[in-house]
Amino acid sequence: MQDIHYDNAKFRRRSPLKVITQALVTSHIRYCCRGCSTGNFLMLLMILGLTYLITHKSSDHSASNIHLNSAANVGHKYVKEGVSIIDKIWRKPPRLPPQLPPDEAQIVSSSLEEQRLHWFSRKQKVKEAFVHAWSGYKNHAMGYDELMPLSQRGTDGLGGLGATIVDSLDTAIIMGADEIVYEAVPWIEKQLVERIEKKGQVNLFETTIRVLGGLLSAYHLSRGDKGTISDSGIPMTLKGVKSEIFLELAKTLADRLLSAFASSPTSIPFSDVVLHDHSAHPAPDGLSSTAEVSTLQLEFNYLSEISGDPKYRSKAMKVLEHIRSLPKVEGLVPIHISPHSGQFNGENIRLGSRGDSYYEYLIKVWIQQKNSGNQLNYLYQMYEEAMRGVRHLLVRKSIPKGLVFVGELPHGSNGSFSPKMDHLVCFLPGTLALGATKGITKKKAIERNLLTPDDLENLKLAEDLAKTCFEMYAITSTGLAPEIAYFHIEGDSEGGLDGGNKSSEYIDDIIIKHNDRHNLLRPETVESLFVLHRVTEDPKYREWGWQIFEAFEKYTKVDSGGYTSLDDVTLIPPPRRDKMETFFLGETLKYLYLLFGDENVVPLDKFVFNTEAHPLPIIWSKYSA
Ligand code: DMJ
Repeated sequence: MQDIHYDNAKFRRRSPLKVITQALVTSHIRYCCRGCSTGNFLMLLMILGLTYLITHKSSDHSASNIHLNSAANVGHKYVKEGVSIIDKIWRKPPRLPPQLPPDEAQIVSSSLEEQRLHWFSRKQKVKEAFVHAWSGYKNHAMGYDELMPLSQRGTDGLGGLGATIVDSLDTAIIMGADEIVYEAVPWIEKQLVERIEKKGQVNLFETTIRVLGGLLSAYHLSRGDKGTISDSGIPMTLKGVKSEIFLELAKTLADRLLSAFASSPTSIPFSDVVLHDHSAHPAPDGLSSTAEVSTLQLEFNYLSEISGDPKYRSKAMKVLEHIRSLPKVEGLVPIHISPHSGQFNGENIRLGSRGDSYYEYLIKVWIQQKNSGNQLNYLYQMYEEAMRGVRHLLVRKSIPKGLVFVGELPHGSNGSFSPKMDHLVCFLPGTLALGATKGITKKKAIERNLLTPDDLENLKLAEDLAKTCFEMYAITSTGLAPEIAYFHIEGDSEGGLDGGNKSSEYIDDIIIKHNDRHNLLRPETVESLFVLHRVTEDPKYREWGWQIFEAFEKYTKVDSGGYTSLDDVTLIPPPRRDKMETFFLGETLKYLYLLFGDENVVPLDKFVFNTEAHPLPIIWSKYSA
């Protein structure tokens, strides 16, 4: 095929007659031979030779044409065999793209294969960790929300819906941990409906992202060839799992959760729901978290899509439509909102707890709907404006080494800046990278000329922040991040300790306060490493993820099953906390597994992950091709 690309004036084939004529009239030859008898003799010899070659070759010229015709199919063959001898003498050979000699090409492909196997074996280690986490839960806490791995019992911190089971199910499906799927599904089929009907108070947000999100993702991923499962790239071996049950349970649960909207006098839902009597009420201080009320839409939208009932979408989207109309500070919003007045409460602006996933869902809901025919461009604009606000008002660099971080404005834009960054903020690098390329690689986005100046700035910020999040792990003695870090900045020296890893070059940049030294097995950093690796294809993100995974293995694994949260990441051995959060199975291990795996498994241009790492398919309009 290559030669076709060289069919330009420079390399066009010429007739033999033209070749001779051109030779005779070439001024260079005329100049050399003028008045020189030896030259005339040589000239005569050349003409005779050329004439012989033409007559000799003309007999097989048609064969040469056959080669030519087939050249389009055989590529190199045309260059090697399909040219006449004259052409070989006269033409410069076409410049082919550089090619590795066969032995070097083999070395490259075998080292690629070695790389694949290397990461495959690391991915398997994550699967083993998941099996270990699940076995602790199953043996000591089956049916409870969470495992307390040290005391080997269960606890219901989320209202008693068996949250670990539902949060873990799609991770088990993605990893091909079929034995775990076959333990989780019967429990869900037999127990969950009764729990939903009889249990008491649950938090609207936590129940939506963990339980509803888990059911919806399991519904999609278990549908086999009936759905768009082939898009997920997961080899499906499950037999006998009835996906419809997940949809039925999702509806039953969401119908009760809707009472949070129905009970509120505004479009902002109350924070808590009582499942058994369909009632709802606000939090004790009367306020809802901004992140909580704006992190329901991916789930409710998808439920409307698959159930055919628009009520879920309609209620959830009214929240974002309402927030659209509220005043903001360069796109940034306070972390509390009143369901009674519908107005923001206070001025505290941060991307950590209570603020985080508001920004995440602006772009993700837009991505989920961008091909659906629904016009949600206002969400994209809100996201873009907010990220400009983040870059302008919240991003600073630490001293002495210049780590880029996102701080807080506890008293609004007129108050002082706080160099505090929750580990929760580490979702942001992934969200920024996703928002910039919309799930395709940076390379493709650049080739297709898709990146705006804002996208490029967001991508750069994403890479800088991902490094900072990784360094929040690397500066501690255990290699695990604290819940909250403070950054040393010019003119502001927060009191606190360093992380304990004296060999880190960033040890003086990051300060850890006594009350913030715990680690809850949170996912945000590995989530961002996963997205950034998919987008940039830079292997360093995998290496960082592996380092973090090894630290989890070393310091949080409990021999009798499960993994535990830590009280202090700066001490060796670290004091332990006796809790395995559901998101360790639902998010942390899932993102690590996907980080080390193939990019066609749950691709980011076909799926959008809810804030609890449950992948939901991007919705396509029935009318689009
Ligand atoms: C998860 O439940 C979700 O990721 C949520 O958005 C934030 N907190 C936890 C994990 O840290």
